[in-house]
Amino acid sequence: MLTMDDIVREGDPVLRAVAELVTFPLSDEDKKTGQKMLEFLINSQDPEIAEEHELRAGVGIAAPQIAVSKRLIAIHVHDDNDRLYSYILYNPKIRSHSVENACLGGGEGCLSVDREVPGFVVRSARVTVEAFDIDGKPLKLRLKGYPAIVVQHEIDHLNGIMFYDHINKENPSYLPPDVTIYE
Ligand code: UDB
Ligand code: ZN
Repeated sequence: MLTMDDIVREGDPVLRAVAELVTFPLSDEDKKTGQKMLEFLINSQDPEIAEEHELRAGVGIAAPQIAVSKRLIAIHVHDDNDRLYSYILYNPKIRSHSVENACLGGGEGCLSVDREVPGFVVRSARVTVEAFDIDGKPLKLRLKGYPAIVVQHEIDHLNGIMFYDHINKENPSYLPPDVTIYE
């Protein structure tokens, strides 16, 4: 199983690289990588397993965070209605996004960042994501709320972008007009 020791931390160039597309049919290795990433999230949200292995409760992870510079992510996150969004996504792409923006009121963190970075990370409130599943079947997800924030954070990792790149340098608490804040 993956543990925090497998998570690459900021400063490693793999987090700043643009990850490579995966090719289909998926290799067994690419399938296993995706499964291990999702398993990590599930384990990290299990209080007993998390405590035993000192895992931070993760809701999303991108392959570059385990030093694999390929375009795959996993998410395991509940929305406000407690609906579970649990996916391994290969070559995910934001097909369209809302004009409306949103951000987390408490800012963001990252499994690869061992410090607090205060400030608002403004993202799209809703996104339509196209991707392929582990069987190579195309998927289309329409996400809003917390799951939409998570998937944008993870796809950023595939493009070498960290959450704090989005924070206003002069004033981290600056919020443009008309941004919905999730508490
Ligand atoms: C996370 N977890 O996994 F509101 F049930 C963060 C960490 C960095 C704090 C572990 C998280 O936000 N958990 C969470 C929050 C809730 C309710 C709940 C669990 N990530 C994923 C990451 O670093 N991926 O690369 C950071 C998130 C910040 C915004 C979206 C992803
Ligand atoms: Zn992250």
